[in-house]
Amino acid sequence: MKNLICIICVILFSVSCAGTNKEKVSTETATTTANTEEAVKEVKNVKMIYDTDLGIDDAMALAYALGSPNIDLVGVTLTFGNVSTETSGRNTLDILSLLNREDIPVYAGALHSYSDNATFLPAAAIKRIHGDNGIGNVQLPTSKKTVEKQSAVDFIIESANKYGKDLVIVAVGPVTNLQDALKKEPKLKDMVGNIVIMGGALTVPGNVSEVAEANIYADPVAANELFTSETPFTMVGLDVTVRARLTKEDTKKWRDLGTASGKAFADIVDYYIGISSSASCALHDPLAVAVAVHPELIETISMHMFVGTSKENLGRTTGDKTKLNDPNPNVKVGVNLDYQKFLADFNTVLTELFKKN
Ligand SMILES: [Ca+2]
Repeated sequence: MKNLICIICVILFSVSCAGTNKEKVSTETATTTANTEEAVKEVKNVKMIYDTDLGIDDAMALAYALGSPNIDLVGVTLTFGNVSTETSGRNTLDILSLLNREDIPVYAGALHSYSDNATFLPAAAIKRIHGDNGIGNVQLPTSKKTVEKQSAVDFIIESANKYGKDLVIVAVGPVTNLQDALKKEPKLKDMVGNIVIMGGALTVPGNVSEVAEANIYADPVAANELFTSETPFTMVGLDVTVRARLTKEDTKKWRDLGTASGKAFADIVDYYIGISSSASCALHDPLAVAVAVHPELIETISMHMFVGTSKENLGRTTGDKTKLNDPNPNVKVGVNLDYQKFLADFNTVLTELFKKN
């Protein structure tokens, strides 16, 4: 069965690449920090909503969004996945406090997937990866702030009305909140500037099963609704995120800054690296934030896709062979990454942010 799945995947991938939808990005982009900074200046500022199940890579992505000069983070919306939605809120508020950005509002979203009725609580396997508290068992000072009264869905729709094409939604957990918002306001898909999700795996195996990536697996029904809709979005999946990796040499630079945030983030991420078998960790969610403002970091192919909802294919993201010649595919799938350029920007932004906090 594994061989059959691989063969189908390769065929779909090859057919998609052979079509006219392949989008080339410049391979001549320089990889030096200086040129990265130059490129950053050219990017238009964006308003961003960050939808998160705040675990460890989510925490780094939040810091990256806060520190990036081209991102105006207008709000954080909460979902489940690495942690419960409630814990995602606790961690988000505490990290915003740690980084002196308690001005940013936080909104509670879905408590569970479309397939469940009960509040999501993380299983032991997830707690092993992100720690019992979702941030590597590191105890941060408790923020006195609380989540807003308005719901995540209403905040997303209100922001789309307010900012229009200047708004980018970056969803780095299950897409439940995003799909809830798209169903409540169907025009949302054309109102915003861009939607980027971290999730899925097209050309590589999954990370919770042979075929499924964790975010998609956590709510495959909502994901299938999104993937098979006409909503345009960019999929930043394992195909690209596992190529961008951080080591304890990198986190030591944060620790050596001697600041509260530098030490806390070094402790949190060292936990994450510690449970990895490769002495490094993938920057899944930070890459999705980066792509929202620097789409040139990845090479994409445009496809119609669907998400497996049967038992053996649960959460699998793959091409829809019935629509291979459709001229308007809605998903841009990242399949290649300028990881050196991304890592240079990521490390510069986080070091500058941790220096000040
Ligand atoms: Ca996440």
